[in-house]
Amino acid sequence: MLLRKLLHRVSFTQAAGSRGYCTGMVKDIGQPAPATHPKLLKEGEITPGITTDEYISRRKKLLDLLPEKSLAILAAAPVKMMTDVVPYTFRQDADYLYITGCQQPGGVAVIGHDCGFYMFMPEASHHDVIWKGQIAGVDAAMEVFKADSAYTMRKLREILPDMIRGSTKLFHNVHTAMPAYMELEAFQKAASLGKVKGVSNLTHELRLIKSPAELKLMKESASIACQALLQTMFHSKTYPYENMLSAKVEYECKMRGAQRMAFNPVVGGGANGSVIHYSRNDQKVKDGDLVLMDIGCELHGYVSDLTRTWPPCGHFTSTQEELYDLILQTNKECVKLCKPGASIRQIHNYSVDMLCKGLKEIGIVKDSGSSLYHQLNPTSIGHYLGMDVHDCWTVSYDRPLKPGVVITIEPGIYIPSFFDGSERHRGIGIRIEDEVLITETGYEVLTGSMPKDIKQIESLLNNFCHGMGMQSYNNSMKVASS
Ligand SMILES: [Mn+2]
Repeated sequence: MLLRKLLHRVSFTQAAGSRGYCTGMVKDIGQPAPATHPKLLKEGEITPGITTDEYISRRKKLLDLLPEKSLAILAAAPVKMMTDVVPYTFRQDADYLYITGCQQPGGVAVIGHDCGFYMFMPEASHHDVIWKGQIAGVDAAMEVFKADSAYTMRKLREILPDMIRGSTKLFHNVHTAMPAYMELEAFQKAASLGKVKGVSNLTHELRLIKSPAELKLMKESASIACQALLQTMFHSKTYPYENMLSAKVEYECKMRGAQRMAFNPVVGGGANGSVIHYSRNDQKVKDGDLVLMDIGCELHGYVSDLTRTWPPCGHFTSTQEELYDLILQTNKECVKLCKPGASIRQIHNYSVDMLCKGLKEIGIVKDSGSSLYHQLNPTSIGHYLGMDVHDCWTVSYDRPLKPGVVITIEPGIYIPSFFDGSERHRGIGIRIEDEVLITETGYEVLTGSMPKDIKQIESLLNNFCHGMGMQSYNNSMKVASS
C-alpha cells in the first residue's frame, strides 16, 4: 500500500514536471525533430528530408485548388486495435502527413482562405504521458507545424461549427473522417445540402508530382528495397522458406533505416507465386521451384514497391526460362514507353498485346484477346507510387504522365496449379516489377540496381551463396553497397 502510494507520487511528480516542461521550450514532441534526432533531421525540417517551407508551400497549393469560401478538413488516421489493449503499429494517413507533417493520431487540420491553417490537437493526460510518452500538443502545432491557430480537440466543438457555417463547400478526408466533426450539427446540415465532398481529388493532384526533396526520399526508399531484396536472394539458397525470406527482407530494410514495410511481403514459392497478393508465407520453396517476392518499405513516409522472381536452387528450368523471358522482355519494353505524355493505360494496353502474343507462341493461350489471358493476368501493368503504395488512386490511368511522377511497371503471369491447360506450365507465378520515375526526357528506373536478367541472377545465386557463412555474407554486403 505504502509502495503503491509512493509510486503514485513519483509518477505524478514526473507527469507534473513534464507538463511544466511543455509550456517552455518544446523538446520531445512525440516524433523525431532536429533537436531530439539530429542524425535524422536537419534544422528547418519538420519530417526527415522535408522542410518547413515545403510544408507551407503544399498548404498554399491546396488553397489554390480550394474554391473561394470553402474549407478543407483533414483528420489524422485512427489507431486500429489488434486486441482491446494492443494497438497495431500506427501509420499516419498520407494526406494528413503531407499537409501537416504531424505523425500522431487524434488531431484535425482545417484549411481555408479566410482562416488559414488551424490545428486541433489531442491532449495527453498524466496517465497517457506516463504510459505512452509525450505527444505534440497546441504548442508544437504553433512552433513546429507552423499552424496559424491551434486549439485542443475539446475546443473543436466550439470553434468549427461557425467556420463550417461560413463556408459554401466542405472538403474532408473521407478515409479518416471522425465523429468529433461529423457529428456536429453544422457538418450534418452541410452534408444534407450536398455541400460536402472528398478532399482526395485535390490532395492527389498535389501528391502526384514529386518535389526534388520527395524524389530524394523515393530514391532512397527504392535503394533500400533493392539492397534488402538482393541480400534476401542470396539468403534464399540456404534458407528456401517463405517465412524466413519475409523475415530476412524486413530485417534488411529496417537495418538500412526503413521504418516499416510498405505492405506485408509477398513471398510465394511455386504455385503460391500465382496468388497475386499471397501473404501466408508459410511454405518451404520446393527445390526447382521459383520464388516470387513482392516487397517494399517505407522511408519517412515514402514507399518503394519491387518484385523479383528467381529459383533459390540457382537454376531456371527451360519451361521457367521461356515464361520468365517473356515477362522480362515485356518489363523492358514497357519501361521504354515511360515518358511525358504517355499514360499507364497506354502502357497497359501495350503489355496486354505483347503478353498475349507471347503466350500464344509458347502455346498457353490459343487465340489473342482471349478471356483466358485475363484469368492468367488480371492485374494492371502498374500504378502511381509515392506516400501510398497505390498512390493518388483518384487520378485516372488515362492521365498523361508528367516529369516527377513515379509509377510501377509490373508485368506478370499467374498460372494456378488447377490450370486446365498444358501441364508443365501449371503452378508458375512470375512478376518482374520496377519503379520508374518520369523525367523531362523519358524515364529513370529507381530499382535498376536489383538484377533481373537470368544469367545475372544465376551467377549471383551460384557465386555468392556458398553456405552463407559470415565471410560470404560480408562479401555479398560489399556487392550490395558497391
Ligand atoms: Mn506494385
